[in-house]
Amino acid sequence: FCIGQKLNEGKTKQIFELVDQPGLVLVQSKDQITAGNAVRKDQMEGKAAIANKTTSCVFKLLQESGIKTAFVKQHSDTAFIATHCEMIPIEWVCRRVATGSFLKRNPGVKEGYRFTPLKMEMFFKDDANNDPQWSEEQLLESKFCLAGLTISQCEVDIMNRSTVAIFEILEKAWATQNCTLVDMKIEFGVNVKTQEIVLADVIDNDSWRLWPAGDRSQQKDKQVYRDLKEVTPEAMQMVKRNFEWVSERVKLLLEPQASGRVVVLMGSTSDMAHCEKIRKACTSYGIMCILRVTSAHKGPDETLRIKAEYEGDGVPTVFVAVAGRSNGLGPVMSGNTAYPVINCPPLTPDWGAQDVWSSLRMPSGLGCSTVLSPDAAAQFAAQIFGLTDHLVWCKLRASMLNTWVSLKLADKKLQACSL
Ligand SMILES: Nc1ncnc2c1ncn2[C@@H]1O[C@H](COP(=O)(O)OP(=O)(O)OP(=O)(O)O)[C@@H](O)[C@H]1O
Ligand SMILES: *[C@@H]1O[C@H](CO)[C@@H](O)[C@H](O)[C@H]1NC(C)=O
Ligand SMILES: *[C@@H]1O[C@H](CO)[C@@H](O)[C@H](O)[C@H]1NC(C)=O
Ligand SMILES: *[C@@H]1O[C@H](CO)[C@@H](O)[C@H](O)[C@H]1NC(C)=O
Ligand SMILES: CC(=O)N[C@H]1CO[C@H](CO)[C@@H](O)[C@@H]1O
Ligand SMILES: [Mg+2]
Repeated sequence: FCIGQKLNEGKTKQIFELVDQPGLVLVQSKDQITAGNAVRKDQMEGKAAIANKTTSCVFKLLQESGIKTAFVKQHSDTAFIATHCEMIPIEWVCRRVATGSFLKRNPGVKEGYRFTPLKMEMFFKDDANNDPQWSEEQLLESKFCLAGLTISQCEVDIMNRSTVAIFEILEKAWATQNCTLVDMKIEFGVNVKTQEIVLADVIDNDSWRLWPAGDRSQQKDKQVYRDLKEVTPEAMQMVKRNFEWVSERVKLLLEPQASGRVVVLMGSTSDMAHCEKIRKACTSYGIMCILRVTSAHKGPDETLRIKAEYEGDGVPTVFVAVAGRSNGLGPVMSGNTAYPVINCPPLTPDWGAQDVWSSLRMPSGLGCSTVLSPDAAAQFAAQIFGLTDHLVWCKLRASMLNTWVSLKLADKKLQACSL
């Protein structure tokens, strides 16, 4: 592609149009351009590379989870391609632990106070007035219109909910590195082509506070820089080392912590279509899914042998039993394994109401569950793995947000039509 004219420029970034790629822009970090002498340039490049890694890993994690973001792909060490947005001039701040400016604005609250649910705040981006805190009413009354979209209650609610989901996803990911995400600030834009609200701008060293093992004294974010009593070369080295620590760890946020698998056992291949739906849904969560044919009525020895195969290699497994008519498969599995078993019987209209009881009424000592829809059975298996695998949990969390947003938008559309 070919870089077109400059659309916008701020303190740290330039935004360029992309010729022949309408709807996309190039977001170029200014670090390299402003660098004067060679020593300074070297220092800047180091920083830019760290910021590059942080932003691209964080956006990749969010994107793969299913969060709508403006990020498209990395272009170079200091630039990425993004969807062209008109930015909503609000900084959304989300806090888990009270610290920093919150303590000044809320005297009496001690540092370390934990917000459950998360505390949301918003600030109007207005350099001249030091980014004043705003209420929801102030935002509604300013009636911003961006890319043809008026920011009304629906849009405010979507941004508020999205900020919470994004925080929870990053919090869960950092927890795998024994790091507490203390607070975070983000911005949203309106995609000029689709009029969708998406997470935009960047998430970098300046966007959050991280405390390793919840310990403020070991904080690894820009606060170290703010707290420096004197800017000595040694101190600057320490700041840089902290950013490097973060940029090394940030890659690990994309690594699975534990990978499990789903084994679908079907009584006969006539249930294949039903089982393929389960496999497809598992794959969408990034969970490996294996299909096997076995009947607990006609070949119980084989059923137990297959069970032993998956118990024997130490990979955490959830079994899904798909058996029509009388479901012997799920209960036999459940009575003979410590792994979770989900019954997902393919019910038919004629006998379904009677057949389902073979999956529901169990002898004592059996803990299998029954989930009728194949998608929902896969979702339940994902929720089990999500307890230990943050990548799966993040996909479930984003999907919950996206469902909530679609309902909100469907209602908005219906109200607009009936006016
Ligand atoms: N995907 C995008 N599409 C269009 N504009 C964007 C996109 N991402 C960021 N921008 C805008 O690019 C401009 C330059 O960014 P920069 O961060 O350098 O600004 P800044 O000087 O920090 O000002 P601000 O206080 O608005 O962040 C900002 O107005 C920012 O909102
Ligand atoms: C910038 O990020 C991209 C994508 O993650 C990576 O390939 C590239 O090496 C990074 N550049 C530097 C200097 O780290
Ligand atoms: C975000 O939503 C919560 C819950 O509905 C609400 O209490 C809070 O005031 C909202 N925050 C902002 C900044 O709009
Ligand atoms: C996190 O802490 C636990 C318990 O202290 C430790 O076993 C584990 O290795 C740590 N993980 C990382 C990534 O530091
Ligand atoms: C202290 C420090 O180096 N902070 C940097 C964080 O990243 C922004 C740009 O993304 C730089 O402008 C800051 O200098
Ligand atoms: Mg900015």
